[in-house]
Amino acid sequence: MKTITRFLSGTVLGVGLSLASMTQAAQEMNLAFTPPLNSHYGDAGKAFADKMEQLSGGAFKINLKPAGALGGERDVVEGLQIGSVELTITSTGPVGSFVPEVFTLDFPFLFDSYASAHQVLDGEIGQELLAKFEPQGLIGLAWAENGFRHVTNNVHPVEKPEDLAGLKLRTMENKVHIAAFQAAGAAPTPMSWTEVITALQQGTVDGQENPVTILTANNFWEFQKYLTLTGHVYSPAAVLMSKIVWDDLDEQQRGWFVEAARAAAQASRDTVARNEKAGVELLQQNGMEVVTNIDKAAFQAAVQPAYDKYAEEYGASLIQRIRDAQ
Ligand code: EAX
Repeated sequence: MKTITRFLSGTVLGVGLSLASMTQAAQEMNLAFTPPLNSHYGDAGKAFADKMEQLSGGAFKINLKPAGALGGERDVVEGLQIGSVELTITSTGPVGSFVPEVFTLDFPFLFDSYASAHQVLDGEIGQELLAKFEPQGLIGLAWAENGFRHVTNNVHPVEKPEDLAGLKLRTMENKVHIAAFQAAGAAPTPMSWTEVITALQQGTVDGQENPVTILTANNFWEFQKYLTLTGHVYSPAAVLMSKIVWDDLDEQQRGWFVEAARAAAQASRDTVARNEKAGVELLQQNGMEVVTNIDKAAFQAAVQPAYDKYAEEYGASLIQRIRDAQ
């Protein structure tokens, strides 16, 4: 009789535990980004959430917060530092203000191609830079991708650097980019992405610069006439976690988040690769005039003063290492 009682009580206990674990509330985390859900960041966010669901068996639930729902990129990174936001995928634009070494990644004409950018970011240099985040209360999980940035405006086609003269161009809150467009004769206006479309629609600024996938994800043909494929900066995106959140995780859980971030990074790169050419055609089909073959050397010469101004401050040796690693 005892045996059957023990068996039944064990079974009841077992069922109870499994029910408890099944019903244990998932730990929910927000993952914020500024582009729409239908974008390379959205695809990255979905890949992150799916991988976490798979690895954690539902113990962690990632809630995507697209389109600047939790604020601009700088605001969200500040949110990670105080733990009000758990995760973000952010362009490096404003990140240099938190981790100065990251400014080196935003130097114009530093990366030769997508492949060489991936090689650097996934190699020793990229991993070294991710490790620089922790002292700032941020955990650099992986390098995702925003893409090569191009200039759009509403005034006239930009075919040579001189055509930038006087254009009020929105830039990210990034002192290297501001210096680059100042050197080229434009009137750079730094602002958070969340204000850009309104500023373009109202004519507060004449233009801006962003990768093709940002332009297509936001239907840029509705408020910008000209696109010039300058490719003047390769813009990485960083997958970051709040250190406050990270410190509460065990080793296995931390491994899950790193693996999910790498899946997100790959998803963003896959979307950019798919969209780069098709995206230009879509922008043209919807009425944008696209300047394709420009003299890149002329644009590079025009922004050289930004290098001269900031290379020493942000690591001429690291810039040289990045060049040598491509
Ligand atoms: O991260 O601010 C920008 O122009 C960024 O490229 C955009 O928010 C995607």
